[in-house]
Amino acid sequence: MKIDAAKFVTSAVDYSQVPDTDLPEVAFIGRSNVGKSSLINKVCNKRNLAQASSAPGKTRSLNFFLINDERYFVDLPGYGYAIAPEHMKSSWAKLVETYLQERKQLKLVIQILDARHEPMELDKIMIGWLEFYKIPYVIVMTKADKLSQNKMNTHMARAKAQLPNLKYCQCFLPFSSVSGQGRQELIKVVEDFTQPKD
Ligand SMILES: Nc1nc2c(ncn2[C@@H]2O[C@H](COP(=O)(O)OP(=O)(O)OP(=O)(O)O)[C@@H](O)[C@H]2O)c(=O)[nH]1
Ligand SMILES: [Mg+2]
Repeated sequence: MKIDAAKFVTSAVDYSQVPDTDLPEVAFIGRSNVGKSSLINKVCNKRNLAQASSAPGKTRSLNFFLINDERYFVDLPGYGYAIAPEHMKSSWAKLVETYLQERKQLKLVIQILDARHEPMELDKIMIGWLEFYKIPYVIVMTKADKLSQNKMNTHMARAKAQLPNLKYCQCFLPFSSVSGQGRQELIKVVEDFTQPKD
């Protein structure tokens, strides 16, 4: 798949606001500041499509992007933003869990981890939700440019060992929004899981 067109369509702060479409959808999720928006920008080759920021907690809504007029990418709000007040944390959980539970056209989740760190408690909880709702997902280890190849291999093996229940996990992919490493591989899995209906 060559991504020729990618455009922002809408934001939803409540599940009632998600767009009414039946195009296949891929959602991107991970801790706040892990690099979700940067990854979407890199995959689409558009610098400012999804906002990227060094201030954590920037993406607070579900942001829908239409890709080649045939599938949606959804940038989910990051979890674990320490300074968020309690009521925001629970509205986050409600929005994301409702989305995962209800969204029939959701075909694949890109679960993003920081390649430098071990999976954290919230990452494990998130992966637990994906397993519970039986949603196929890919674990992408981003910021690969900050690690040597050797370290990346060790960290990937460590993450696999610490995430024992990976029934719906399709693969682990190293990725870098700086170098573009992993971009083609990621596009390939996305394509495989979102073939438009004839
Ligand atoms: N070196 C390096 N830095 C990255 C990479 N991906 C993201 N960053 C940096 O990490 C910071 C956070 O990136 P974002 O893409 O805004 O992260 P996010 O997950 O969308 O963050 P929230 O929307 O706040 O949850 C920014 O300063 C990015 O420039 C990467 O692959 N390599
Ligand atoms: Mg973001």
